Amino acid sequence: MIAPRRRPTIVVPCYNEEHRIDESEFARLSKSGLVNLLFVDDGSSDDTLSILGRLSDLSDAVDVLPLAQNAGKGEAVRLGLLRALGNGARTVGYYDADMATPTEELLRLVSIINADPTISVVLGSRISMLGTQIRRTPARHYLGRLYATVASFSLGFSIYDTQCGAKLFRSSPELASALAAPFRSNWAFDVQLLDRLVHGDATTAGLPLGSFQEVPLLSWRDVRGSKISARHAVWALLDVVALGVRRRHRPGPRVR
Ligand SMILES: Nc1nc2c(ncn2[C@@H]2O[C@H](COP(=O)(O)OP(=O)(O)OP(=O)(O)O)[C@@H](O)[C@H]2O)c(=O)[nH]1
Ligand SMILES: [Mg+2]
Repeated sequence: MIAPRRRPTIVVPCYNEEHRIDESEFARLSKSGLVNLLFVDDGSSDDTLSILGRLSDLSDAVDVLPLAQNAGKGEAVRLGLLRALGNGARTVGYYDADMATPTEELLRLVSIINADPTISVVLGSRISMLGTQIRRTPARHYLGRLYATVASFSLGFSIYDTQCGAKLFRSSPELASALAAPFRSNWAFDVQLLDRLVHGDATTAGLPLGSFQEVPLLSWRDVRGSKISARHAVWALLDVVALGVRRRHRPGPRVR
């Protein structure tokens, strides 16, 4: 059990999740005493907001940020992270409402960032290898590999998985700066956030790459009901290419 004010705040973006959200598992997570949960209702038109209301009635560790209109996952996450940092959280993160990453794995990521103050970012990584149970359809796996390869070129450093929905960040001026402006792309926002954190901007030099840690997940599963279409995937890929082109034409610090 961690004192409430020292717990990481995990932002959970939710858009029309009434059929996918596992209320009892989120209730269990909120009672773990290890994290605070901040659900961002992204202008849902179904019953999501009342489910989130019930969860926040159950536990002081749960808060809800309702957005009046659908803003897209990237903006919902950004606003949630800013709210969490504004409330004084020293570590923040985000986590998909479909629980494709099991809660035990989320808590393992939390224990890794809690244990080592030199780590500023922990990224869940879906690597299918012996000893892990990463259940993804072949199409999604190969699309993910293509995406991560293009993202590595665009970012200028190697990363295995930019799109896993479980990521943690230690509070820092670099993080505040990276979240200050909306992302250009709502589906490639994870890549843009990493770009801002590593390469910095006019006010910060960026975080050292050595303070980022990708952690291979022991289990992950594709959850039915994803709202990402093939068209979204193509746009996201083009957004990542555009990000790389912009980065190459931008003066600024090199990766350390
Ligand atoms: N699709 C969608 N999801 C949103 C939006 N705003 C917030 N989200 C949340 O983003 C998270 C991921 O949504 P999914 O549709 O599962 O997409 P994904 O997990 O990124 O992609 P998959 O690997 O295809 O499952 C969920 O928690 C959604 O509720 C939005 O405008 N559209
Ligand atoms: Mg999903």
